[in-house]
Amino acid sequence: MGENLTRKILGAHLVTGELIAGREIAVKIEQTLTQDATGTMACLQFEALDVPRVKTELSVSYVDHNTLQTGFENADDHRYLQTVAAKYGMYFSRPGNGICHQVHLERFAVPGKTLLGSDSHTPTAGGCGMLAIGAGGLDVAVAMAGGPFYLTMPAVLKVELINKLPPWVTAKDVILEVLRRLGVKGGVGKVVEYTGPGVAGLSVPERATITNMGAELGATSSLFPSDAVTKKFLEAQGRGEQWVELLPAADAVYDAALTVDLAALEPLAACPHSPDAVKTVREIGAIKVDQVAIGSCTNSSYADLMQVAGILRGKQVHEQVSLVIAPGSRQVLAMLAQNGALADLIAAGARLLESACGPCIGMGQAPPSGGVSVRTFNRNFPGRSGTADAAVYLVGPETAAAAALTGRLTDPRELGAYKRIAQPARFLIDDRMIITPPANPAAVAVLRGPNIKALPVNQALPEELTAKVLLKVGDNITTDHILPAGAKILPLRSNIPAISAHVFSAVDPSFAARAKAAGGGIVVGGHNYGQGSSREHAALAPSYLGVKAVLAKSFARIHRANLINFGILPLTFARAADYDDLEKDDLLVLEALRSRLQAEEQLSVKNSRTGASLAVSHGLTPRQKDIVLAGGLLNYTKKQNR
Ligand code: MIC
Ligand code: SF4
Repeated sequence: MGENLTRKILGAHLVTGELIAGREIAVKIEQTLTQDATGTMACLQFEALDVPRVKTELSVSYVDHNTLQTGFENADDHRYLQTVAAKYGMYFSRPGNGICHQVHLERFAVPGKTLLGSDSHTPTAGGCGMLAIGAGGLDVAVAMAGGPFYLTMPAVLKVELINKLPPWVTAKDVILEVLRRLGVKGGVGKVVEYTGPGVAGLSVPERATITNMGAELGATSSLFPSDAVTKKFLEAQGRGEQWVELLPAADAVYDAALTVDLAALEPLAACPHSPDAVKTVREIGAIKVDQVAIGSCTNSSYADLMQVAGILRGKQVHEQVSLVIAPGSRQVLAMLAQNGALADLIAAGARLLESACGPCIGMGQAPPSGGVSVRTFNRNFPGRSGTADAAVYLVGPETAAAAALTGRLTDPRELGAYKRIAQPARFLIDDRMIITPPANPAAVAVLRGPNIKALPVNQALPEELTAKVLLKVGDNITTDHILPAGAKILPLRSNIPAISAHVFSAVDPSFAARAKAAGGGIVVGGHNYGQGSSREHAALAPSYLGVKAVLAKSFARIHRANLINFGILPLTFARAADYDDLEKDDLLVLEALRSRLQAEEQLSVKNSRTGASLAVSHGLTPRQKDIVLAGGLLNYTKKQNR
């Protein structure tokens, strides 16, 4: 029986392990991507690894998240990133050049190669047949230094697409439908591979919208084949020679399968406050809308924005709606400027933002109090928009444009005749905002601003751990809960002591002070703890505050890896019901922790309040165990190199 595409690519890159779902494997990484919000840390970590130049085929450092410069911090970070890139051989995509995933798809993604990115939406490049995975910055730093990437061999879920999308129904509706069926935990431990006759009808940017939001399923990655459509896209990007055909075997085997009938879909929206709270736009009804935001790495391609411009042409944005648009890349923006679509957007009353993440990560454009914001983005976690009581709905660009005109959530099918936007024969290619690293880096001085603080050094795991439960939270806690982003906190990403004051600030503002006063502690969580972003700050900052373990029902993949990388023990309850018996402030004792871990003995946690002992598991591979014992991946790697 034949191999699916995921296994073909993983097999071709396998460094250690076997392709058996659930086992640890290591794969060779050919390309890396970092963005500024995670990239300063990744670069500081790369510097700490003492390697003179990146060893990948291609590493690109993007600036797209922290582009709002309300103080010196972000500008200093940009300068640091630019100089580090030059010194160590990374390409540098300047602020204004676009969102990392959109630009990477346009200019760098190559079918069949591997990409590791310090951002959870790195699988966007899967739309181009690339196996692209999101990870914490430290894992990416290790890959830049030539190390393989360790992951749990995923199961492969086949999503068979049949028939064609009806007018006004888009790629966003496809992934919202998959989210509706599988939920935000549905992809954990899996690669979602798209196949079937419906694939041929989707352009590469449409495929990328789908693979992008696979992150919201918790999937390790999402992947489309590389076919004639991929070839046409790469040719239009002037990169036709990088195309290779990549298809699953005709009799490929999968671990699970589901079918999506594209013809049966209708416009969908994810309701507050989760990307899987999906309903049809019709079902939600004509609720009043205060803000419409179009952009983000999910939906800001040339075709997306041309569609929006076509809908708005000659019309006026509703007087009660603020419409903001952030084109995904400078390529998209320049093409809209050249063909006049930008003038249509401006004439209709759109507020133009630069090509960057912007409102998606709470960098401005917070909605009004209690307001409704309709966004083409991928996440609507509570508070992420910058307004705690705002209601954010996630939709496709057509639905967003319809709401901008009517002031109400509107099914775009009410707009009349539909015109599909064709891919241009050639995109506008101008890479001058991407700086090539100099051949001789010796002369480059790395510039650090005063906000860039040295990496904290963690201690090895202690033999005995007695620690308080600092916080008990429920299911599906996101990294936006653990460490929020937004215009106030993001500028502190290079300063762990300062950013750690904001750990869990939206959940319990006293957390950081209590953790410090107690000299650290333990966090108790429910299922899917740490879903969402790849930000390792959500592990690094708690580690800085002395958090030694998180005891949860289950973890999201990237966050669990980040906890291990920063020396925090990810423990799961052997009996999920034991979760109910724990309370905040309980004093927990883990006796002979190091020795038991080393001797592979069952760990148990004694609750001093009740006297009860709970069995817990760690599920660590031998390598992960050594990393936690050493106090994190940096300590471990340094020890290995010694
Ligand atoms: C996000 O969408 O949450 C981010 C900001 O892009 C993050 C990375 C970060 O926190 O810097 C992600 O998705 O990994
Ligand atoms: Fe940027 Fe938003 Fe995409 Fe994250 S999800 S990379 S913040 S546009």
